[in-house]
Amino acid sequence: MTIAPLSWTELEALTDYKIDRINGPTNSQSTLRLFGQTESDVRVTLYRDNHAWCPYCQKIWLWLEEKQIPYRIKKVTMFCYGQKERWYRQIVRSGMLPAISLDDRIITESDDILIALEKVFGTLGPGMGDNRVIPLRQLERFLFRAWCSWLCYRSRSAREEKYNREQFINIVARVEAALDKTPGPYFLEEFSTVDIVFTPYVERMNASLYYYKGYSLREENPRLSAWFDAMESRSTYRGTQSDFHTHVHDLPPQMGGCWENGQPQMLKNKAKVDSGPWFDLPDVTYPEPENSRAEALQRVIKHRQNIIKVNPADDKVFDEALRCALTHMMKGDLCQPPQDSDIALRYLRDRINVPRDMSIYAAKHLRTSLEATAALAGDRQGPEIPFNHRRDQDPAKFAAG
Ligand SMILES: N[C@@H](CCC(=O)N[C@@H](CS)C(=O)NCC(=O)O)C(=O)O
Repeated sequence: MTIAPLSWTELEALTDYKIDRINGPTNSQSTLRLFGQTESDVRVTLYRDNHAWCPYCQKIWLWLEEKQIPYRIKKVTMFCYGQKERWYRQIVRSGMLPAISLDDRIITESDDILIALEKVFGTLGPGMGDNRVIPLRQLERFLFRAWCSWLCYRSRSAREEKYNREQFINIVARVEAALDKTPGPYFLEEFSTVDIVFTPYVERMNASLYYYKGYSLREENPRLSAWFDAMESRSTYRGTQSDFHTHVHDLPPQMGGCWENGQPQMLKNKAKVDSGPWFDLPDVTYPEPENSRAEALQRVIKHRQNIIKVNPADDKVFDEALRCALTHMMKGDLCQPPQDSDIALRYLRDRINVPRDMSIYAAKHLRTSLEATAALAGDRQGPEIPFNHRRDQDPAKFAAG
C-alpha cells in the first residue's frame, strides 16, 4: 500500500531543524563564525570553494574552527564547476583556493596560511615548524603521492596495478606505525595540526580507493580506523566531513581522472556507493543524530525552487515526485510518484553534495528515499555524472545559502 504525497505546507510542519550558523556547531553554510565573540573581533576572511570540496580549504577551515578564531567566509567557484568570480581574480590572480585575508593581508598556499595564522593566534599543539610535526607532514605528502600514483594513472598491466597498490599499502603501514607511537588515537599525544594536515586527503583516499579499487582504508587499518573514529568525535570535523558519493564524483575532474580496477570487490563497492544501501558504507561510525531526517527535509524545502528548476523533468511532475520521496523519508511509507519520474528522482539522488547541502546522515536518508521512490516509477538512471567537469553543479544556478 502506498500513501498520498504530503503538500509542501504539511512537509514544512514536520521539520523544526535550525542551527546557529554563527556561534553553533561547524557547518558549511556559514558566512560568519564568531564563537561567542563580536564582529569587531574578526581579523580573518577565508576564501574557500562553494562546494566545501577543496581539500586544502578544509585544512584551514578545520584549523580556524578548532582554534575558534572569529572569521568570515567568502565562497568562490572552482574552475570545474563554473565561472571563477571576477572579484576573486582581482584578489588572487591565479584563482587558486584557499586564500585568507589576515588584517587585510592576502595569503595563499595552505601551509603558508597555517604558518601565518600560527604567528598571530598561536599554534594548535606543536606548530607547523616543530620537529615532531615536520616528518609527519612529509609522511602525509608521501601518502598523497602514492595514492595519486595508484588512483589517477591508468595502469598498463595487472602487474603495474599490483605494484601501485603495494606502494600505497607500504606507506599506509608507515602511517599506522606513526599512529602506534602514541597511546591515544591521534598522531601526537593530543589532537594537533598534524591531524588536520592528514584529514582532507585521508578522507578522500578512504572514499576513492573503496570505490575505484575495492580497498577499504578505514576497515583494513586498525590505527587509521581508531583515528577516523576519534576525528568523528569532534563536532568540528563532523561539520566538514563529506561522504563517499560526493568525493568519488568530485575527484575525477580535480585529479585529472580516477581509474577503476574492475575487480569484483571494486564493482560491489561502486554499486553500493552509487545505488545504496548507503547506510552500509564504511564512511562514518559516529551515532546518527536524531534530527538527520529533519535536517534533510529542511534543506530541500529551503532550496526546492532551484532543485526543481535545474531538474531535467517537467516542474510539475518533479514537484510531486519530490514530495513523494520526502513523504517516504518522514513517514516511512512508500508514496507512488508520477509516471516517468524515475530519471528525475535519480538525478537529484546523484547530486546531493555533502557537506555543502547537508550532513552525511541527512544525505543517506534523502538518497535512500529518492531511490525507494524512483524504484516505484522505473529503473532508468539519470544522466551520467560528468567525469571531466562538474558544471551540472554550477553554484550560479542556486541561490546563496
Ligand atoms: N598548494 C596549494 C594547492 C591549492 C589547490 O590545489 N587548490 C585547488 C583546489 S583543491 C584550486 O584552487 N584549484 C583551482 C580551481 O579549481 O578553481 C595549497 O596548498 O593551497
